[in-house]
Amino acid sequence: MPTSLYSLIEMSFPADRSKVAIEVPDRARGRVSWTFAELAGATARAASLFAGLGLRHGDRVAVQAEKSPEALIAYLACLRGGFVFLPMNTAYRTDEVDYLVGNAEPALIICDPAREAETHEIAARHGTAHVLTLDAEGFGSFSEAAAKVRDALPVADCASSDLAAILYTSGTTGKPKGAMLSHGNLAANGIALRDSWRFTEEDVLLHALPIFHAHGLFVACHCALLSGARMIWLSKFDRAEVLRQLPRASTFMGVPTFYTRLLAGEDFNARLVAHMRLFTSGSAPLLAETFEEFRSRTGLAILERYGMTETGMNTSNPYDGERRAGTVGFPLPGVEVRVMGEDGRELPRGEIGGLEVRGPNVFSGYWRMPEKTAEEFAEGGWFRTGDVAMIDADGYVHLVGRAKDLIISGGYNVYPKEIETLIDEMPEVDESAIVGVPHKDFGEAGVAVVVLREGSALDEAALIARLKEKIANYKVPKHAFFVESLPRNTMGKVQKNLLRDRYRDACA
Ligand code: MLC
Ligand code: AMP
Repeated sequence: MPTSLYSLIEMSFPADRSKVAIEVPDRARGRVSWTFAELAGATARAASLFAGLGLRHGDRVAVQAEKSPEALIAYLACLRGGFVFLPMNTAYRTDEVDYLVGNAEPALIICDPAREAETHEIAARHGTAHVLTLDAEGFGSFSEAAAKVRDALPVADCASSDLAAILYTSGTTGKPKGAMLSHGNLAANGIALRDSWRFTEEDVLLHALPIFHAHGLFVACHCALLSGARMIWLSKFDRAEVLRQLPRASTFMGVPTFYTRLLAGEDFNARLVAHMRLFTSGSAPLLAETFEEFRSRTGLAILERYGMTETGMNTSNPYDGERRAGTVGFPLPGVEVRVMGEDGRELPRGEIGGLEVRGPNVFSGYWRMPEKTAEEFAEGGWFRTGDVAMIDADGYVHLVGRAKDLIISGGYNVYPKEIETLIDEMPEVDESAIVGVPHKDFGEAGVAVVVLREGSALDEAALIARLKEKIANYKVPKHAFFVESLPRNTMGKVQKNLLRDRYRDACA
């Protein structure tokens, strides 16, 4: 088996490369489909373009662009050429992008034309030599330059330990950390998912997830690309468009919000999805009531799985066999999981503790943060997920909580510390706490509880408006409450559980 993920992907293409690999039904002006041959050709040209700019093996290519097949081609070109792909959420504001670029030092940034000027400034600040553009319809200097490339360089020799991508994920404290994922990590996980979920070239995956995170980029794309299946790409989740395209698909992947939104109207029903082979859910807990409602409406059981940026997917409910609501199933092939007590001993089934994972899917560490990496691994290569879990008598893994202070909102992670730091820097503010509360659409959302300095005035709208200038919209708390003081325990620690109870109906 080749060690380059790109070679493995091309090997998995159908024998008939004139089959459609990817189509984009919701485009106004841009190109709407690519065969496997065309995808391979475009990838080869893009990889040669990067090499022609002087990029060397291991150089980073940062991309902050709307979802498009051309952005996927930039990813595949990195795999092909031995460069390291660094996707950035399109919602990130200037300060967030500046931090990532400063940390990862990419040789090239591909950005939306609307953000070209500010991206050039960021690039200049951090010594990035090249900036190219790419818009939602696939136009921009990246596509123009790649189209002119004539000679395709051979696929780069990549060892399985060579870096394929860096995905940034924040921490309970401190700044975002770059999770380093190798060709071997991504290949092992892609194959495990493809085989467990029975993807073949007969499949058509309706792809409505963003492609700057592990779910949309790795889980979804690798299942399709490693089986030669076709993808129907939507630029984003749009309920009406998903309903229009579902009759042509066989599989669909989503975060729980996709499913609650689909179930919100009676036009999502058994007749519409009777032909569907598989619906999967992940990135956030799927409520048992959503699972049950989906089943009673359609007769189908959503397959829930569990993963992380650092590890790819770890566990999955079975393809054959019972899919249990409220559980994330069994370890995937090659993946080991264990539940640990506070005393550092492995706990027996039925007991609750910290979940650790080990396997070929687990990343090699955080970019340029060896100490942080060492902290997160236990002896023997076990990665501490920060999730609190229990394995039941039948072997199903239940996630029962999180040791990390993290809010998952509509499938996006929000780290309270990052937002609290920004609020605390406001001159009117004495201190603040961000807590996650139930949200009717996003499952969970953050609200801010703020103590003002004596004599200062600040209202909810002003606080929210200021945050929106600094951070991606999804991180901005949905409400702010102003209080005299924060509840603390005898150790002086803010009692977030009390605040969560007090404000639990704020977004319901
Ligand atoms: C949008 N908003 C959100 C939000 N998404 N707020 C909180 N949480 C979210 N997830 C904001 C918008 O900016 C807007 O703010 C307001 O909420 C209403 O937005 P909307 O129009 O309703 O949102 P929409 O554009 O439809 O996006 C919602 C969504 C999107 C669910 C389609 O969030 C999404 O695609 N989520 C998927 C995330 C994902 O792929 N995660 C995988 C991570 S990988 P305002 O102020 O402008 O009104 C991972 C590993 C694993 O976790 O296991 O998979
Ligand atoms: P991320 O850092 O975006 O990769 O988020 C990973 C976290 O998402 C995990 O550590 C879990 O807390 C959470 N997560 C992923 N899948 C699920 C799931 N199916 N159920 C509950 N939580 C999940």
